[in-house]
Amino acid sequence: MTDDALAVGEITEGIEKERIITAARVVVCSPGRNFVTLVVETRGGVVGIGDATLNGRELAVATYLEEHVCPNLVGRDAANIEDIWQFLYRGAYWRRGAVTMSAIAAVDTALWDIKGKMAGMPLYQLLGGRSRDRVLVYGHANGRDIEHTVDEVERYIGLGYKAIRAQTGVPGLESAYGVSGDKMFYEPADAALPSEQRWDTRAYLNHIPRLFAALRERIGFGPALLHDGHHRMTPLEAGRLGKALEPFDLFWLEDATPAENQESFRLIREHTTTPLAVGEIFNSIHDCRELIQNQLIDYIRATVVHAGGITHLRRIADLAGLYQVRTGCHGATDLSPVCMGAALHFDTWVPNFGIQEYMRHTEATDDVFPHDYAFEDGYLYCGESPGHGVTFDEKLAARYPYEPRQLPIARLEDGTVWNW
Ligand code: CS2
Ligand code: MG
Repeated sequence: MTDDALAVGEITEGIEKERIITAARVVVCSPGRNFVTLVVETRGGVVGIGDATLNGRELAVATYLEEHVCPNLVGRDAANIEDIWQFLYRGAYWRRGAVTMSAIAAVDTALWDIKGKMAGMPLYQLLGGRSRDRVLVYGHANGRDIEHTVDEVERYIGLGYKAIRAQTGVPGLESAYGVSGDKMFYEPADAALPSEQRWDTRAYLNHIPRLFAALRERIGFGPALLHDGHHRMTPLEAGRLGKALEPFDLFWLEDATPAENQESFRLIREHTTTPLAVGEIFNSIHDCRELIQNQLIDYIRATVVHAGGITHLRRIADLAGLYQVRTGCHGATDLSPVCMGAALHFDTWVPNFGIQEYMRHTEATDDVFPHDYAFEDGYLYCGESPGHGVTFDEKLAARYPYEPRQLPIARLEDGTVWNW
């Protein structure tokens, strides 16, 4: 009997024994920041790893995996990626949600890693091969004021970046989203219980166009510039900012307004031609279906770890491709190098690629997750080793135990909780 003839999900004597999953375990470590990593082992000794990190809620995903997912994996055929995905999604009955989808993503990523290793092929080859030579990335420049931010953007240009996200402090506000002391390794999850920050949208709206005017004045129109609104504006306010930024040719304005109500992006669209990006907190194709089908966005930011792995992200990208929406995968430091490695293979294959976010991980993180992707002159290159090309030094990871950390919250001047 050939493998193809086997009923899916059925464990029979006929399955190639080496593909049977013999163990699945979760490791939480904190080499600079917290990461949740799933390790899947097969009888043949091939090991796959997946990222399950959900910033500030790490242990929820770790427990979901340990208690409800790992026991279901042992004994299954690691080759049946699609069937295992459907089993974990439909089989849970409780669909979607960041915790569930991050857990499914970790399994999916580990299984693609195993399939690549067994085939002796890098992941992008399994997806359909190369659509491009290299992956355009954007880095994060930020400063306490406009002058400082412009200097930082210039520094990123000096490092080779062709696309740079610019965030700046706002007069009258003690802190602003995206502005930090450490200019290479931004980490917002800063305390065991959430720190609180004041927010004032009017001050922000009056200030940001000045930043981009100063930037274009200094650096010209060569480098691409991006900005993240981090869900702080109403649709009308976002429309106003987008319009004000039009002369400065933004690559995108990100997370202009929260997207639970996908229809709200229509109001922004009616007021500006600044390209819109959204989706880093999406976990399902249903979170972005209307945004894509109504052409209310230009870039979809969903990525491997929070959107159900390669298997589901591919579906989102295919839907987006029908409407000329391009990808712009989330790539903050709270997504581990495992997610970045998998995302780079996805980016190398996906036909409707836009850009990839790239925030560098600390040296300690890179030591725990040795990888074969590399940055050069504004681009990332995925490696050629089989699977996604990222490994996990579990021994070293054990030296960095979990540290409770949560993301901050934002409040308006009168104390009202706002979107962070
Ligand atoms: C941000 C993230 O990278 C981005 O665009 O919005 O840094 C986000 O704040 C973090 O991923 C939250 O965990
Ligand atoms: Mg963002």
